[in-house]
Amino acid sequence: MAILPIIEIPDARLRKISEPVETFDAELQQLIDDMFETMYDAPGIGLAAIQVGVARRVLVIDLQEEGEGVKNPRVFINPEFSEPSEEKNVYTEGCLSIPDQFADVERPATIRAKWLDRDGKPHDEVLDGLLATCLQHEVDHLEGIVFTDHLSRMKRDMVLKKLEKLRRQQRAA
Ligand code: GNR
Ligand code: NI
Repeated sequence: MAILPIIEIPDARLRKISEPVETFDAELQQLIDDMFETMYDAPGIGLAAIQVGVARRVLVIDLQEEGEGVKNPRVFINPEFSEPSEEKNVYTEGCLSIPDQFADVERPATIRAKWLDRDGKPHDEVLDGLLATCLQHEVDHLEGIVFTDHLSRMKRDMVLKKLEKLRRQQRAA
């Protein structure tokens, strides 16, 4: 197991489109284990492989709050959506690749998702709540999209300026 470095905007790799997984080999199992360790360490509730520089359609999610004890690790490989609800949810999102910045993002409240788990077994479920929101955030990463892309230009510029300021302060410290 290893904690992998998380890449941050404006790293061009975050704009790459990730490739489907075709073989469920030991290398994939290692990547999944390392992604969980990296996500729990950050800490975050989700992580896409491209955030650790691997352009594969692999996501890990655990909505459990830090310190809550019971872990609920979920793996989503080659995920696909259909049937987005008309109803929307607004959630204040953050991203490990855009550190310490948060903004409200509106997304469909429920979606039907199909994916493979770490053994390659298919799943097909209608998801809602934070899991639906988080999975949509993660699938965006597979398409080279980050949450600030969903904001108005004014809000996006505000978030990016705050991030620049934070980085300047961190460099000075
Ligand atoms: O840790 C994370 N929290 C979060 C909060 C609201 C909506 C989405 C997320 S995902 C994020 C981790 C991350 O960057 N995943 O790509
Ligand atoms: Ni993210």
